[in-house]
Amino acid sequence: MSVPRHVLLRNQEIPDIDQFDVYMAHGGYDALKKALAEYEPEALVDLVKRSGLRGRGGAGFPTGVKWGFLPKDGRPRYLVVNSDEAEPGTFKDRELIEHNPHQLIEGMIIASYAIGAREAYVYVRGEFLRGAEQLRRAVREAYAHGFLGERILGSDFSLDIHVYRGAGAYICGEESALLESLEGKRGNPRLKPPFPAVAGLYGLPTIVNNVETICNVPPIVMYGAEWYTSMGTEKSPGIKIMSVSGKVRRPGNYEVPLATPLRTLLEEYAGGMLPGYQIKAVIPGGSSVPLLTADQLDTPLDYESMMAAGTMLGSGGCIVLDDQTCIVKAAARLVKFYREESCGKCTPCREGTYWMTDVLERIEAGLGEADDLTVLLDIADNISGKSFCPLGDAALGFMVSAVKHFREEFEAHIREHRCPMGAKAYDTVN
Ligand code: L3W
Ligand code: SF4
Repeated sequence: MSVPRHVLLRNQEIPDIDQFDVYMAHGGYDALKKALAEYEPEALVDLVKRSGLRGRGGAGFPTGVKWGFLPKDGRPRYLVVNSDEAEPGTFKDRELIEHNPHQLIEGMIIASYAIGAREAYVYVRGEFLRGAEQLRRAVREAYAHGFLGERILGSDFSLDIHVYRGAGAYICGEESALLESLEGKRGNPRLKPPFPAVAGLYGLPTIVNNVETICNVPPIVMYGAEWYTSMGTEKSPGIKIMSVSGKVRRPGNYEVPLATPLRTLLEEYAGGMLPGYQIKAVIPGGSSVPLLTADQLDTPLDYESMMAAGTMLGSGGCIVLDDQTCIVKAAARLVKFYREESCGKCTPCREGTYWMTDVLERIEAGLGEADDLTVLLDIADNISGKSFCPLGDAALGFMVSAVKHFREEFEAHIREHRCPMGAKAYDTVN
């Protein structure tokens, strides 16, 4: 069986694949038919385990292993797809739901069959109105053609899918806050453990997976675990969508085999830098992770190599910072984002993001004081590992790495009482 050039982003080569008829004309729901005809649910969980697929929301947790955590106690369980994509620099799930919604719905039906869910939810970021509308239409079409509802395709398996729009809070991408929000409450994170697989939506076992993760399921069913493991590395197999932004010639989403060098992504896929710009640094995994410097561009894009290089693959949001970008301004802007999005539940994050923003904006404005970097890193140290949920640490990743690698630029702001990059820094970062 020949594998298409694009697997997850087939919308980039097949016009109108968001339309039901076009999706069907290109093998739509064949994977669902195959899954129901050829696999018992446990065998599907085993297939996904063997494929080595890892969560694409940021943490990279093995998907089949997570599915295997569900207690076998006969209680109802849920599948919840996390489409609350709000990480600065990450815009892949948005393309997936807006331009190929049936792919996600098909993956959700197969995943629900595998884990024994009778109800599934997609939690869509509040701002993604078009994505939610596309998904709702796709769900209606799937019901109309017997892919959803009672006794799907004549089998014993029945499923309902609900599309739920959030209200525009980044914290609701954290899985337990998402579940609170889905239950109609304020989106505050819950204490873990228990993990959602044990006590999730309405206290029942729940699998929370990212959109891209679930979109990998139909092709794994169609082409097999061995096909998936033939790409990438032993621990990071398969394909990953990378969202590239910044002063490159062709910003956008690119589907690459894991372990593709970062340089290849930037130069061959994204077309290299625009004339007049050089790479200063790259944030490879969304705004929550430490930066890579220009001499680390040969790092392979896989979970382990990124970790070894001092950062994370995260959600694959690759932000290219160019040589005309003020690193202090960039750090101030990103930390401010986390300050705005902190839910306020725990003190280190609520107060720490406030004070870090204050100090960074002071330095950027030329009002920094001699011990400001010491203060900044001290605040960061009091957030790191001491916050209730991952957002606290996420607020630090880039900022701490920026001070580590570009300390002289911070010191120059303080020493010269101005931005050494000049006014252009404002233009490029804002
Ligand atoms: C059962 C265990 N499940 C780990 C699950 C856990 C989570 C995944 C990764 O958290 C957070 C997450 C995102 N029994 C388990 C278990 N799990 N041990 O595996 O967990 P972990 O602990 O490896 O990673 P982590 O870095 O501590 C990741 C949240 O970050 N996040 C992500 C946002 C994603 C989107 C999106 O997909 N659109 O916005 C941002 O805060 O939700 O809570 O599922 O339960 N022993
Ligand atoms: Fe809320 Fe931040 Fe604490 Fe998470 S770390 S619970 S977002 S205050």
